[in-house]
Formats: sequence, structure tokens, C-alpha cells
Amino acid sequence: MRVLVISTNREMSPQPVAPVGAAWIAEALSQAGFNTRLLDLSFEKYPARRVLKELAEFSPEGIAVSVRNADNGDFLNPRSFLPEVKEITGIIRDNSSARIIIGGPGVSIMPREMLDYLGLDWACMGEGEEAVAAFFKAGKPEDAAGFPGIVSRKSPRHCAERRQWIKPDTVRPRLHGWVDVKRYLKFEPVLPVQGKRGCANNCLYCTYNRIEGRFWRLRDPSVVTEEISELIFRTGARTFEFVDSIFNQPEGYMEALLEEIIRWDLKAKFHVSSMSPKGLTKKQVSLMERAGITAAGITPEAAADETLGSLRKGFGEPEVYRAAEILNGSSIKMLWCFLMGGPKEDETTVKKTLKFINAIPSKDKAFLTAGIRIYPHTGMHELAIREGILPPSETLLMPSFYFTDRLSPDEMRKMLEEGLSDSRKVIFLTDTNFPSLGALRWIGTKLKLPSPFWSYANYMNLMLSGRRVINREWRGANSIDNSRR
Ligand code: B12
Ligand code: SF4
Repeated sequence: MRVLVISTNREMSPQPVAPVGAAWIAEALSQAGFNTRLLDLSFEKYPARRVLKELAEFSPEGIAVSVRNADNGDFLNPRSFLPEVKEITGIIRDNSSARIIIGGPGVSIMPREMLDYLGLDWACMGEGEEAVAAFFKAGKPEDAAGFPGIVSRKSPRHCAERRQWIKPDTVRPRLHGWVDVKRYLKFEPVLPVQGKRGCANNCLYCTYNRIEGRFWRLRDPSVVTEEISELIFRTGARTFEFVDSIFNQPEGYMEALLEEIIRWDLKAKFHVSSMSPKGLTKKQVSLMERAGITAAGITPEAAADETLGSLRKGFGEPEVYRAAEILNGSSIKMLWCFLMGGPKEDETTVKKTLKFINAIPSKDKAFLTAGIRIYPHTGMHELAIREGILPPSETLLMPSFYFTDRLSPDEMRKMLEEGLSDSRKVIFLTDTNFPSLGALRWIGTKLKLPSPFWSYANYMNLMLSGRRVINREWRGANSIDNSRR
């Protein structure tokens, strides 16, 4: 059976990201005996034409559509990607009789709602390696309906959570085998790697446990290290980013993985998408340095007890400061991430977080998101309904946001404008849409500037100066913009 995997993501902000999830699906299908192709639409100038060409040339009998992002999650400049996805799935339906399934992070958050919007029948919630093979092997799609992760448009709107998850080592992604990684490496010479899946925490707003599950599932450190070694050999990449939910949890796994990396003497550098201040020790940080970690995102989201509590972060101000003290003395460049405007955010909590940001050392940067995307099936969703921000019937397919009622968005902006001692070290989510950023990344790669490129944010901010989001009024999109549907 011929199966075409289509990666629909074309977002370039803050950077193009190689479709490792879609590659994982393609590899799983190929291992299961399907004649598989992957079409990555990321850099396609005319994606619709490209899809039509592929349908004509390959005549797939099965199509697996990967949807990474539903929207950009930006309260100050919301964009939904779903109309683009709908255009692609519409073309597929009009020009092919292939069996279709959709999956990916965006789909996992709201599978049933996504099927309704796209007018399709089958989706996968969570990881798809085994589900996708079962779906295409089944005599008819209905025969796969009971398989873990498979969701039908006919199933109840608030479909039950996925109960069974796989061992994440059953298939390796072999990114280089499916994706033209060189195109991505031009924008920053870093490739994504996943060490584990899942998150056992329960933060108010978070979707990760719907995408990856509510408990940690660890990959064998030697398998991950071998994967990195193969990527080095096949692509020449020398820097890798761990895209795990929280890199330094659960206790012991990060240590085992880093020890293995040291043992292999890979001569590579590593970045980390996200780590937690919780429980971080000096010993762990020095192990991270020894293993070649040069940059990491850390996600306290606030530096005030009241907001940390309401976001259910599971740690308080003292832990944030303690982690900062340890990390300030390290060589690792840190990107401190904050979600501003959550429940109980007020003048006092903003001032506390500002105080923390102002003390960030010059090697580090802060990343600020104002307003929090409300996702279905989260504590934030329940809270928004209780507070009357949303009607219970709202599907949340199109972006909707929580913003504290104790401050207006523009009052917060003014506080930040006046309170930041050096706003050049702060990256605002909205500013990552700056159109020339791609060209700057390209130049950075050509000049062989050391990554991460976010560490040059002060230069970008200098260039943007008066055009930064901090310099214009914050209205925010507190209600859903129906024109986007
Ligand atoms: C790491 C990360 C980043 C890093 C990426 C670094 C890198 N080098 O890749 C950075 C910080 C750059 C980033 C940026 C963004 N991100 Co991000 N990111 C993530 C994160 C934590 C992991 C993604 C990942 O690589 N997973 C590993 C791969 C292997 O897993 P996967 O893609 O999910 O694939 C599996 C399954 O989904 C499934 N699957 C995938 N495709 C298919 C297809 C079919 C048919 C089937 C059956 C199954 C299937 O099987 C796969 C294998 O198990 C996720 C959250 C999460 N836990 O998923 C958010 C997440 C994907 N990001 C999100 C968003 C919004 C963004 C941004 C738009 C934010 C912004 N405005 O800047 C940008 C977009 C960037 C871009 N160009 O697309 C959202 C998307 C949901 C939404 N709101 O629409 C997520 C889910 C976080 C959230 N808020 O809930 N991100
Ligand atoms: S925000 Fe981070 S720590 Fe909290 S549940 Fe989500 S992935 Fe886990």
C-alpha cells in the first residue's frame, strides 16, 4: 500500500522547525511494510500545487496528515494555521480517494473538533507510530476504531483521554532519511531530538499531557545517543536540541542520558527547549556543562508566589531564585520564559517578576508571552468558564486567551516599558514575527555564529527599536475573532 505523509507546518517564526514527528510516522509506516513518502510543505512556495503534483505522481492509497501547530498562541497577534490546513485537506479530498488520517500536536489537543472543522473522519490523539500502521492495515477504517489513540468523528465530542501509550523506542525517527534537513540547518545549525515523552506535572494551562501522556516514558539513553551519532554522520550537524517537555525531570533520567553522551564522546553541543527550576542542583548543572549543553530554555513562567500558585507550577519564588543562583554561575546561556497575565496577576506580581528579569545576567535573555492561550481539557479552560470568559460551548479551535482582570493589557505593557532596566535583553513572542528574522538567521549561519541565535536578541531589538510590540498599545484578542473561521 502506498502511503503519503504530509507535514503541513509552514511556520517560519521564531524559526522553521524540522518535522521530526512526521518523520517518526513515516519511518513507522515504512517499517510496517508500507511504500511511504514524506511531503514536507515547509518551504514550498505553492503548497497546493505541490500536493496536487504528489497525488498525481504517487497515487497514494493512504494519506497521513501531520498538523503541528493549530495557531501561534499569541494574544497580541493571534494567527490560526487551520485555514491553510483546510485548504490542503480539501485538495486531497477533491483529488484522491485515499484513506485519510490526521495527527500531530495540534490534532492531539482537540482531535474531534479538528475533524469537524476539516470535514474529515479519522484522527490520532498522541503518538502515532503504532496507531497509523494499524489504521492503514485495517480492512476498513472502522476496524481500527478501538486502537489506542484512534479517534473517529462519530466518537463523543469530549472523547476520553488516551489510556495506552507505547514504548517510545519501538521506532527511531531517522529524520535525515525523510526530511531535507540541510534546508533547516541554514536557519540555525541545530536539529531536534526527543529523549522522553510525557509530563507528570499538571500546570493549569498545559496541553503536553494530552499530546504525550501524563507520565514519563523514557527512551533508552544509548538509543538516543546512537540516534544523535547517526545524525552527526549523515547530516554533519553538530548541535542538537532536546525537545522534551521538561528536560530535568524525572529525577535521574537527565543524568543517565548525559552520562551516556559523555561516554560516547560525541563532540557535539546541545540545547534544551525547556527545563524546570524545580529541584535543580549544582551537580546537575555541572554535568550538563560537561556533556556539552551550551544553552537552555527554563520555564518558571513567573517569579511571584501568587501567580506560580495559580498556574499550578508546583514550585515557588524561592525555587526560582535558587535555580537562578546556580545557573548564573554556569556557562550555560539561559532563556528565562515567562507567561504574563495569568490568574491573580496584578501590579504586585508583575513587579516581582520584573525584579527577577532585571537581575538576569548578561549571558542570558528573557522570553515574554503576554496572555495565555486557553486550550480545551485544561484547568485554564475550566477556570475561564467559571469566570464567565468563555461560554461552555466554545470549541477553542480558534485561539482564545486568558488575561487577568486585575490589569488591562496596556497597563501591563506600561509597567514593563517603565520597569525593565534593559528591554533589549527581553524577547517578546510577538516580535519573533519580524519578517527579516529568517534572513538574519541565514546570515548568522553563513557567518558560523555560535548558536543559539536567540542569544543575539539584543541586536535584533536594537534594529527593531520603536517597532517593537512594547512600543505600541496592547489591546489583546480577548475574544475569538470570528472572521478567522
Ligand atoms: C520543542 C517545541 C518547540 C521548539 C522547537 C524546537 C525544535 N528545534 O524543533 C520551539 C520553541 C522553537 C517551538 C516553537 C513553536 N511552537 Co512549539 N512546541 C515544542 C514541543 C514542546 C515539542 C514538539 C516536538 O518536537 N515534539 C517531538 C515530536 C517527535 O513529537 P510530535 O511532533 O508531537 O509527533 C508525534 C505525535 O504528535 C504524532 N504525530 C505527529 N504527526 C502525526 C501525523 C499523523 C497522521 C499521526 C497519526 C500522528 C502524528 O506522532 C509523533 C511521534 O510520536 C511542543 C509541545 C509538545 N509536547 O508536543 C510545542 C508545540 C508543538 N508548540 C506549539 C506552538 C504554538 C509553537 C509556536 C507556534 C509558538 C510561537 N508562536 O512561536 C512555534 C512554531 C514554530 C514552527 N516553526 O512551527 C504548540 C502547538 C499547538 C498550538 N497551539 O497550535 C505546542 C503543542 C505547545 C503548546 N502550546 O501546547 N516549539
Ligand atoms: S507546563 Fe511543563 S511542567 Fe507543566 S505540565 Fe506542561 S510540560 Fe509539564
